[in-house]
Amino acid sequence: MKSASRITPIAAFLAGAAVLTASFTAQARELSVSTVLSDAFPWGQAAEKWAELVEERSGGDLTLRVYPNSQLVNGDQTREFSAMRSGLIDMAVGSTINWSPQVPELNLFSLPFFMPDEAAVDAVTGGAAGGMVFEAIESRGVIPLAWGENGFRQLSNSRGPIDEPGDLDGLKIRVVGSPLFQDTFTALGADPTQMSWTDAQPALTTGAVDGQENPLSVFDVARIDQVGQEYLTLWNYMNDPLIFAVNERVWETLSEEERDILRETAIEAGEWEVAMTREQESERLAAIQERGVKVTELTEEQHRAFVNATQSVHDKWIPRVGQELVDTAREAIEAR
Ligand code: X2X
Repeated sequence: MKSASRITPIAAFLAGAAVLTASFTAQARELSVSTVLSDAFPWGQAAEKWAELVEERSGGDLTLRVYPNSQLVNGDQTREFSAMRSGLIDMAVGSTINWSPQVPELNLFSLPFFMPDEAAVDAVTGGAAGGMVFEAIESRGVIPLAWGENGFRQLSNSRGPIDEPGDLDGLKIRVVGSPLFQDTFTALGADPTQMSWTDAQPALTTGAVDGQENPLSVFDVARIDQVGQEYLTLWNYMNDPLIFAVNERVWETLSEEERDILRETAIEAGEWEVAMTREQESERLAAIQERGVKVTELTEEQHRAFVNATQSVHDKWIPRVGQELVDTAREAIEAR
């Protein structure tokens, strides 16, 4: 009994400490979120907005910690999806381009000149085709929650104005590490070279490549014109949606309430970011022009020449994306 009375306070202390530790751990449940671009860009801001909303709605029970600049995959953005699937990363706000090597259905968005405008993008992501894309992601061990937008990708280069496929002849163009892009730029007569965003900026600076393609927000924030990219062609050849997603095993450990919070806040952050990105487009273009960039807009006829030149990319890639998905997306675009 004597010894028991001595142990009791110790046991009580240990039990108390255990409870404290448990509640501390529960309160501090932190999930990692990977992004390619930082919060200087709408993309990174989307992730930060998500984190902010989750913090607020969960009363601090869930914390999202954003890791920008592809740092969780050592700069190799095309490994982000695999890292999330394997659990190395809990969550991501990622680009359809970067995840397409693992989810071929995502190449839908990269089919050249398939999505004519923002209404088409919304009709696809918000409709049956978007649901099919989400199922394709889920079947690969990742739970998609919401859409965001990197934007329509425009073409820049340091050599001269581009208003017809022939102008791309032999130009070294940096493309993202997704095979479809290699095919698109090869079909246009360019000399595409795949590299990550981390490697792209030094390659543009040294002149190792002549051109690149990215949305206006990326061109503007990263000051791509300051590394000699003086010519910009607005050709809207593809739109790059973003997807908010969670590793499946992480998802399974969350309560129903936590899941609802994550999904609702992802949708809110996504809608906020899409609206902001689109609203900013015209002022970004004006800012880019003010800095001396020569902007080329295509006539209908010039646009058609690019569409025709990239037909072979559709022929090769539609079977990989899936004919049914492409047809469903096409119907949504026509009915928009
Ligand atoms: O690498 C790019 O070009 C970027 C930043 O737009 C993507 O991650 C797709």
